[in-house]
Order: sequence, then C-alpha cells, then structure tokens
Amino acid sequence: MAPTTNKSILEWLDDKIKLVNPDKVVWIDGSNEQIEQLRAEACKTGEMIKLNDELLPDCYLHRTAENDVARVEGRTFICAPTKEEAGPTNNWMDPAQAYEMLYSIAKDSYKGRTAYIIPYSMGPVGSQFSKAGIEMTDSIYVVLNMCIMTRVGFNVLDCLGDSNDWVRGLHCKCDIDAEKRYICQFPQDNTIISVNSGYGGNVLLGKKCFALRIASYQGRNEGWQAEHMLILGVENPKGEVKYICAAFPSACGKTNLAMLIPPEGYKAKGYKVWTVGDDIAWIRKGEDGRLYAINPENGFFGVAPGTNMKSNPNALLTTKKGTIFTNVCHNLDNNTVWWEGLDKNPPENAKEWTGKPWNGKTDEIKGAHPNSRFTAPAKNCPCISSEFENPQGVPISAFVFGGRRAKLAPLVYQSRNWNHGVFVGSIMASETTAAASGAVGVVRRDPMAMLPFCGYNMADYWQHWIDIGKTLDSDKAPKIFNVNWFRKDEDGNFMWPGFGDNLRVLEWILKRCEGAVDAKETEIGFVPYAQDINLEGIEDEVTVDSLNAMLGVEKELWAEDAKSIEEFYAKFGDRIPAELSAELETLKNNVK
Ligand code: OXD
Ligand code: MN
Repeated sequence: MAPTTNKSILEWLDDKIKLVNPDKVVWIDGSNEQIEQLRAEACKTGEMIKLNDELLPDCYLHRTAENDVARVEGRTFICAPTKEEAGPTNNWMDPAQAYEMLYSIAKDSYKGRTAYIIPYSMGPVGSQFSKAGIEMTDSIYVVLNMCIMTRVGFNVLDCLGDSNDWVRGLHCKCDIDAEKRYICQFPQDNTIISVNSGYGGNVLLGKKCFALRIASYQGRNEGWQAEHMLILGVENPKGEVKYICAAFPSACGKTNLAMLIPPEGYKAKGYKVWTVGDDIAWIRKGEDGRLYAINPENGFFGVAPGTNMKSNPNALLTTKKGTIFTNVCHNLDNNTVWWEGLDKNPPENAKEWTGKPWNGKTDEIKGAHPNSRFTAPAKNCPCISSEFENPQGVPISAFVFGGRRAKLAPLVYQSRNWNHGVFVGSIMASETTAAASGAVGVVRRDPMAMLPFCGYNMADYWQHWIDIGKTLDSDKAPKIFNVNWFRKDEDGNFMWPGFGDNLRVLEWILKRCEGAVDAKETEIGFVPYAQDINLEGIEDEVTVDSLNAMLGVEKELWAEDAKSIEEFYAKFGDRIPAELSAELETLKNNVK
C-alpha cells in the first residue's frame, strides 16, 4: 500500500506505472534493512560488487555501460513552452513533443523489472529551504545512490502532506541506447524524465536535474537562488566561523577547496576549514537581512582520479565506508579499488573500469575511467561542518567566482559592488583541459558555472541575481570576488601553489568583508596589495615579484576579453539586464 494519501502523487504514479508496466512496485523507505536487501540483490545479479568489508566496510563497486560514463549535455533539454524561455545556452524541445517522444521510449520499458519509488528531500526534512521529490526508477544502483545523496524516507511524505509542491522524476534505463538517451527537464511542470542512461548525473535526478535546473527556475519564481557552489566555513583562531560560497566550472577543484587543509602555519595558529557542501547551494534571505545557504545534498558525488592523501585527504577518508564506487579499477589482490593518482602503486592483479583484466603496466589503458566517481555519505567527512544539518543554513560573507585562466584574471580581485559582482560572475570563463574532449586551452564562457545547469534563459537568471541584490542592504549583502588559481608564467608553470595555500587568499577575502584591509582600485575592481597576502612558509615558492605579477591587470588582454564578452552577451539580444550592459561599457572604457 502507498505510504501517502497525497492525490497528486498517487495520480502521477498511477499514470507512470501504467506507462512503464513493471512486474512489481516497491516503495523505498530508506531503512538500513531495505538498503541491505537491495545491496544483496544487486550483488546477486552482478549489478554491484561487494568490496573488502574490513578495508572498505559497506562499500560497493558498480560499472556502467561503456557508452554511458558522463553527463550528456548535448542530450539534455529544457522543455519550456518557448525556445526563448530556455535561452540560447540550453537545448530546447517543445514540451508536448518531448512528452510524446519520451513516453514512446518509456512505454513498457519496466516489463520484467521492478519500479522503485523513492520519496526524498533536498535539504534537511522540514527546513523552509527544502523541497521534496519522488523519483521512480528501475535501477537498484540509482536507489542506493539516492539513499546516500539525498534524504530518503516516508517522513518526506508526511512533511509534504497534500501539497502539490514536489518534483516528479521518472528514470527508465531502457536499453542504455545512446541514440535514444534524453535528459529532459520541464520546469513549468516540476518534472524530469531521463531515459536510456544509468550514469550518475543523468539518473540521480535530485542532483543536477532537480537541485540546479528545476530549482533555479523555482528560485526565480519564489525569490531564492539555486547555485552550482560549494559552501565552506573558515574558523579563525578566535573560534569565529565565516562562510563562503564559491562557483567554479568542472575540473577547477571545487571539492578540494571545500575540504581544504590549512597550511602548517595556519593550523598552528588555530585556523580550521569546515565543509558544508561541495557542489550545490540553495540560498535565501534570512530574517536578519543576510543571505543564508544550505547544501541540499546529503553526500558527495566526487571524481575519483587525482584524489589522494595529499590532494584531498578529507575526501579520501570520506570514501572509506558506505561508499559506492563507479567505474574505478578493481584491485583483485585485496578486493579494493584503485584509480590514477591514488598512489604510485597500481595493482598487479586487477580489472580496469570496464571489467577487463588489467595489470597496471600499460600507460595507454587507464585503470579507472577519468570520470569515475565515489558516492560517499557527507557524515563520513572528517571536516563536515557542525551546521551541515542546520535547517536555517549558514550566513554567507562572500561569493567567490573562479575559472582556469593561464593569463588575464588575477589571483584574486573584488568587485566594486553587487551589480559589478554579478557582471564578474556572468563573464566567468575557463580554459578547457585534457580531461574533456575537444581542443585544450580554449576559453569557454561558463557564467556562474551554471552553463549546463540553468533551467531557464541565462539572461533572466542574471536579472534574478540583480533583483536579489536590490532586496539586500549593502552592509548585509555578501561581497563578491573572483579568483584564479591557475595563472601561468612565461614558461607555462603554475605560479600559485593552490590546494591548502588557497586559504591565504580566502583570508584576504574575509578581511575585505570585515573592512580590515585596504586594496588597490584597478580597471577591473579591487586587487590586493602584495603585502596583504600572507606568504609565510611559501616564500621559496612564491616571491613578492611573482605575487605582484599574479595580481597584475593587463589592459590589452582585458580589452580583448571585453570584445569576447560583448559577442557572448550578443547571443541574448535585448534580454541582457541593463545593469550588466552598463558594467560592460565601464569595463570597455576602463581598459581602452
Ligand atoms: C559534477 C559536475 O559532477 O559539475 O558535479 O559535472
Ligand atoms: Mn558540479
């Protein structure tokens, strides 16, 4: 029997169950008992492999199909009533046509399978920030991942009562046919339909599909924000904690920054960093007029390769129990996992991510897929914030935007004010890395790191940012910054050590928020005086001259960039907020 009497839920489920035609329907209650049962079943069918219970208790390995290893932006659609509402940076499909096509693919696709119905909450159950969702799926892997990444249970239904304010999610594995793979969002209908994939970001519908694409649209209508941002707290030696939200495109180290280990000198003084979230922030104004953020997720879906005890010990330790590994290398000697960059000892006796034998000696064949992942419970994280479950969220002092730019963007700069800060976010760009297909080093605009995740017209999203600013008193509004850890010198070497040393830049940012340090006004905003960035302990690596070079503003490069920004803005026609056009004019004049 259904654990709810909510009519909107029962009708939607009835309709979808008739469509996909399962042999059996199972409600997921999130209990350990049920999770154990499903794990056992998945191991029996080979869908998951149980790993060494002493070394990795309650951990499992899963392999996806070889053609199904990443989010598919080209097959991701915003099905708004008109193309203009989706905007020039999203793929668009007419909703009626999309439903017809998706229903024809989904029809009878659960035959011989079980329909799992997952009631889940994004955000702590009962928090004013939180939103409910129901995902129906034919994949145990999806169920078990959702039980880590979200809060699953019947209390979500109790909390929802008769309300219609919940996000519908239908996932059908079908035949994992890449040609018929579609990830469709219908923001106006609170609906997501995903077919022919079994890979994380495409099928864990609470994450990118709901918590960013649908939620960004909901936020616009309801006066809040859904952002592709990590949330971290910096505790100073007095025990005061200040919170920062930061947006970076993929492969710029969001999880590493969120779990930063302070440099020795800072540790000795008593600095600590606490993780609230590593990927998504939901943000709204609190009663005191400040902006507050929660992490709507309950776990981390992190990239495995490159994660090690040096780059991110907190992330690695988080994966030591209750974790699902996807597409990593299977070490057969001790039934554990391995990936490139874990250590320098690839296993001798192993299977590569596809399941084929692998001996670690071949350079061309990777043991783990470059986009292999861990799904790990947030509560495992050694530096998880004590505020992680706080239903009120944490007060934000600063927003930080950033990208990977070998030249141009200084190590850090502060916007002149809120609207200029929105401009800085809107012109975010990053150079492509070898990790993604296509040319390396090409600058791709990725405003607020939301390019693949904004559920409506990006120009309207910028307007929403501007409008939020209008509701904030200037002394309460978070200050907005831009950072670039990836500046290179003439010889192509990185100039800034990055990782834990990024705390030196966060320290300057927080001092600016308190008005405790001066800065130099330049053509693009406020830049630190070199003496205000603490280099104690890294003087050998970073000289004051080199720091000055990293803080430099080269007008010719900015003049060129302004042209490229103008071209990018032109795509949005007259939907661009007047405030942003004015900021672009100011930049052009300043760097002329
Ligand atoms: C992610 C992404 O997986 O942004 O978080 O691609
Ligand atoms: Mn992300």
